[in-house]
Amino acid sequence: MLLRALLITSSVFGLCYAAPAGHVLHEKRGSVVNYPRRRVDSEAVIPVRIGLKQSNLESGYDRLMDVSHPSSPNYGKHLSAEEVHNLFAPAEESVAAVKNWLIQAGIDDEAIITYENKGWLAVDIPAGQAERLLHTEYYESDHTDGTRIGCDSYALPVGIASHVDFIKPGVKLSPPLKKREVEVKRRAAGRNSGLRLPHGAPPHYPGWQLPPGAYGLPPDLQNCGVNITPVCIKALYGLPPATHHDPANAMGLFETYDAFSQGDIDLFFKHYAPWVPQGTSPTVLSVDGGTAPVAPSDVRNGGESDIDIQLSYSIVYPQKVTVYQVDDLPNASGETNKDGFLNSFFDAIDGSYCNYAAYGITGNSPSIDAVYPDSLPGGFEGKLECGTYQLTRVVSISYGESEIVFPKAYVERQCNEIMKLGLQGHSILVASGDYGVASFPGSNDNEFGCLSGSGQNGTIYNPDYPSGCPYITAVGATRLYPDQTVNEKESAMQVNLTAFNLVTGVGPITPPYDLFATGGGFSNMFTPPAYQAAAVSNYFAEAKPDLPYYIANADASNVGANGGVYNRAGRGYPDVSANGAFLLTYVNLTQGTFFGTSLASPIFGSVLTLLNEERTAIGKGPIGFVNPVLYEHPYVLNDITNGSNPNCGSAGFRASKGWDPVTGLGTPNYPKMLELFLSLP
Ligand SMILES: *[C@@H]1O[C@H](CO)[C@@H](O)[C@H](O)[C@H]1NC(C)=O
Ligand SMILES: *[C@@H]1O[C@H](CO)[C@@H](O)[C@H](O)[C@H]1NC(C)=O
Ligand SMILES: *[C@@H]1O[C@H](CO)[C@@H](O)[C@H](O)[C@H]1NC(C)=O
Ligand SMILES: *[C@@H]1O[C@H](CO)[C@@H](O)[C@H](O)[C@H]1NC(C)=O
Ligand SMILES: CC(=O)N[C@H]1CO[C@H](CO)[C@@H](O)[C@@H]1O
Repeated sequence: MLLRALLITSSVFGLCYAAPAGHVLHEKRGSVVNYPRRRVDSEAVIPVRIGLKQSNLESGYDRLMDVSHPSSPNYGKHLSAEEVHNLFAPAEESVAAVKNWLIQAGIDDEAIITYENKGWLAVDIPAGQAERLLHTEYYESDHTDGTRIGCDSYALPVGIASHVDFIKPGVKLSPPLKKREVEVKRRAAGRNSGLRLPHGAPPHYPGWQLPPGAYGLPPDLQNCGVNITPVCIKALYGLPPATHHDPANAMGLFETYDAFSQGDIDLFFKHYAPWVPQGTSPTVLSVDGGTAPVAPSDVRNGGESDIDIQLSYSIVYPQKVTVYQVDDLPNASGETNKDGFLNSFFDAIDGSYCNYAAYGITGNSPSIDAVYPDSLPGGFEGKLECGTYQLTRVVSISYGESEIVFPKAYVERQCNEIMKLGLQGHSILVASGDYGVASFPGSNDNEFGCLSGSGQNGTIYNPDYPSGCPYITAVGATRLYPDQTVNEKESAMQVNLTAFNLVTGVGPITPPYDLFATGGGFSNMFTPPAYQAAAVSNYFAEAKPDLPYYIANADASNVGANGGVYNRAGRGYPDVSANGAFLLTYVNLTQGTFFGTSLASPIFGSVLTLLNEERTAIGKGPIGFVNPVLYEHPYVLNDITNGSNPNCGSAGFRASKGWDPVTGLGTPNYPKMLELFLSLP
């Protein structure tokens, strides 16, 4: 997915564009940045793909609730992949209308490729012809990782626009994909080298004293306020030793670029989860050339994959863990800034989502860089993988971006794919972010990852992607304080890493980005789904957040209006949370302490896996999309009511009674969850 659009301020075109008669503006960039670019040679052949509007999408929510809401008589009656595809395939009418338009524009019928599920039409045409067809101008620019093309806006005939979702290459902008990192960044180093603590017996917290409440606890539960281990996590949430290992319930992890090291996970098992035998390894499924594991000292071993695997195995073993290692290296990796990271994953696990087109017809235009097959040295030489793998029942994704950088239609389309996976009984979890109400430090040209606009400069909250999708389970992070034990209530994860580094004498001690806080807030693109609406309005009524807000308009172009810092009408996230602080573990064979929602998402996913195992054992199906059950029965979670998620120069939201945009509904109470989920059909 290499066709990245570019943002240009110098070009007047597109910024004050009027659609020609009989046409409507279909997509247009909302914001601009400075970037050198040049017109694409009009003779250069570019692959144009046209995403068609799928039918029945408006019924998707109801269909999903039909199989996921605890009061539905069809709870648990998930659909097969084929049933889902047939339900949403675009109408024949859309295919015919768009094809006809292309043929009338002089494109050979034979050259128009329709994909199996009729979701896409694809043509390879010279840039000049594409520009006339779409009333646009295509530009290309050079990046360290290749050349990318895009446009500022494009228009479609009135009769065609209603059949088209979006067109690529188009206005889509994708920034570097970043991991939900779990550790302190050494800013001098290009890559995350993490917070390394010296070897030694825990606790690694100078001045720490045994809290009064810890006397009388078993030794391996006395330090949990400063060193979280699997034993602490199991005690916090009431998790039993796992016994089942039905192959249907292997726990799935999404990874990209970052790769685990067997030496690290063995060290973790040896010290903190000795019930997992040495040499236990995940099943690695390579998607489009992704590779794992790597040597401990490899630059790709940044800690993310290690920790996802360490936590998951320590909770679900003897169940297996499956890693989807997505995208080739280094050019298509998140680190090298290629494209929306979820599409190649979804293509690989759901052939119906896949479009071989953009990848299958490359190579004709030298100005367009690698798509699969990726001809660059080290690139994946096969075709884009399409429906190659089965998706595990549960998959945890500890990666994200900021929502605002994607066109809304693109995000909606991907979110609908997540809905379809839910219909088939899959639970998709994502870490909600680590910078409070902001995105990543440095994103959106802001030091703290906050937004500007409508007269505000870096004070607007920056909601996470894909947490805003109402069909995903977004997981926030919690923590204990050093004077607490596992018998006390957790707070929202918030840690001043500068202060922590000063105390421990390791890691950077200069601001900014010294405050790690669990990600939460309100989407600018999605409204609260019905299952969440009461929880969100209860939050506003009870917690009365004292922050100015705006109401996002249909294309989310008024972000920050009226001095507001968040969208009062948005879908709230996270949905749930789990511990994400003071994890003592090994990365690069070195012991260190890690923080982040990256820890929380695999923990929550592992809990769902345990529940699926128990249901399987009594002949029941998987839990699937879990949010409707949890919002209906929040008592199965420990409500977190202390802490907040500040950033962007303000206090952020406060955790409060009931759902809140800091810790969601709360952390797992396994015995209660088990009782509830065993009672559902
Ligand atoms: C791993 O540790 C070795 C030895 O300390 C060091 O040389 C190497 O740079 C480290 N690798 C990473 C990715 O931090
Ligand atoms: C926004 O704030 C930053 C940092 O304080 C400053 O460098 C920049 O000039 C400001 N931009 C505007 C448009 O005021
Ligand atoms: C974090 O701690 C450092 C060192 O104690 C302090 O200087 C800084 O103000 C703190 N930052 C925040 C946001 O509290
Ligand atoms: C509540 O959170 C604050 C930080 O926001 C922390 O200082 C305090 O110790 C927490 N209290 C309890 C009881 O967890
Ligand atoms: C940006 C980037 O990492 N580009 C890489 C693309 O692939 C070639 C061959 O593996 C590398 O040399 C480039 O560094």
